[in-house]
Amino acid sequence: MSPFNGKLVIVSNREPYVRRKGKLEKTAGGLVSALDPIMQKNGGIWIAAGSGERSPVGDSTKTTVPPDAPAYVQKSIWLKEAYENNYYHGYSNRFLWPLCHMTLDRVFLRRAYWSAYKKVNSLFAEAVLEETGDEPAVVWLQDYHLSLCARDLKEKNRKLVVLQFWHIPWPPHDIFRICPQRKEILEGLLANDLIGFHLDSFCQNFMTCVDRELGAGVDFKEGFVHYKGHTTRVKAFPISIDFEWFARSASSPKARRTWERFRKTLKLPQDGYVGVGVDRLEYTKGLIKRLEAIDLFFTKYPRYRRRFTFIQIAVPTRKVEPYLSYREKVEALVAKINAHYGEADWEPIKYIDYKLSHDDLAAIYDGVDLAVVSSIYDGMNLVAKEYIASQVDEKGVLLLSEFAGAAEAIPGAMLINPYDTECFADAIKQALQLPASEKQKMIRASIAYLREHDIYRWVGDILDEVERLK
Ligand code: GDG
Repeated sequence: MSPFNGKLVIVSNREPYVRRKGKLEKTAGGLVSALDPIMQKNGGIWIAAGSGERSPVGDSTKTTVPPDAPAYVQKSIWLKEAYENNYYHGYSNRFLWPLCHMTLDRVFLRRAYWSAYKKVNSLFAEAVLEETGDEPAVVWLQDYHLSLCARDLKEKNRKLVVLQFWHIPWPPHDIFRICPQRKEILEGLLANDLIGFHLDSFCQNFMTCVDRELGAGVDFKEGFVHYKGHTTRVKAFPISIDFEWFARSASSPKARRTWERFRKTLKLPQDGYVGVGVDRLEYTKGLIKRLEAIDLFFTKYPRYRRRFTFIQIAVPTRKVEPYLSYREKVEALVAKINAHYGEADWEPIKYIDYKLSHDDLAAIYDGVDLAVVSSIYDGMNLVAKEYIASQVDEKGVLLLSEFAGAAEAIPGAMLINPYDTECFADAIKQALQLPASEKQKMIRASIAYLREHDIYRWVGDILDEVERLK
């Protein structure tokens, strides 16, 4: 990674540090893990919507973080509840999220969503401009919550270099044109100097949209869009994880003890196989399809009853509709499978509905025999990468949906189509029956690739591209 020069402003919906019970704690997640060290080294400011508690003393909008060795400024934007509901739960999560994931029957829109989204984007832009004034800086916007920010920023300060990373898929034009505000969103995004997506296919979809909707000049091959005198670079940067952290955590003696503890508390049969799924309780992650495949697997291959147990970690995230009804469906299906195949001392599915630490996850990833990622559509999917990085014994198999971005970014995974329940059920059996040498070969291919392509390389590649554009 080239040394990054210049003031860096990161803007995201979520804060890197949240105050809970009076103490500032770092939030979990790949993005914060990757960008926090860069901000600590480089200095700068991270602007996000306030969550958690406000500081009881002094300015409640600005804090220096990390608390034990202050290195950069975290600025919180405290949104009114109605704005937050309509911008975040509304336009972002009930409209853009299902639209971009092509789950069209879940797309839901109200007029108030869009006006709040516009307002909140302008509040974010104002908060950035208060910090940069007329001075040059690099502003890095994160995700689909902030698609209108770049336009305001560029209009008011031409010296800013503005980039945006879109963490979810960009759908084909035929889907995106459902969006009544499509022109405003596309124009907003084209104010960026650089837009990053996980995959080249998302870049192509985005460029097709700006070509058809705005008549922008598009160089599909090289990834440039020219519109109203401005050029935007469009490029794929597949996000990754802190590989070394997971590898280290999974190989620690503590991890072995943690796994033994889990085996005991979950009452897993000593000689049986174990699989795992780790997801936010999110309909795009394909939990229902996975459970249906497991159900069929036990019907088709009864000899695996008692010999295969599946741990599903499903952390409820957005506590609003349609997540509440999705949760009910998932839990009803788990109960049905457990009632149908379970025995007095064995439950086929162990369902965990609370958050575990990443150390616990790394221990579980290494301990189990296989992991299942069955997204019906997913920008990348970090769990798939975390699982690979935690393979100390090189004995695991990753069953990975071909509709997760990670399928293009991890060699050595066993690809599945979550819609094809029978093949999915068969793939579970095949994975369990693979010879150890075959599993090792597959895992080694995945590890070799991910060790090279970790989250630090992702940040480095993006910031290198910014230096080139400058
Ligand atoms: C978006 C895109 C893209 C899960 N359970 C626990 C826990 N997790 C952590 C995992 C992983 C993260 O949540 C989920 O990763 P995803 O990649 O599935 O992320 P999304 O939230 O859907 O985010 C996605 C991502 O952005 C990055 O660009 O990959 O495609 O949808 O890190 O470990 N973490 C902890 N306890 C849990 O129980 N601590």
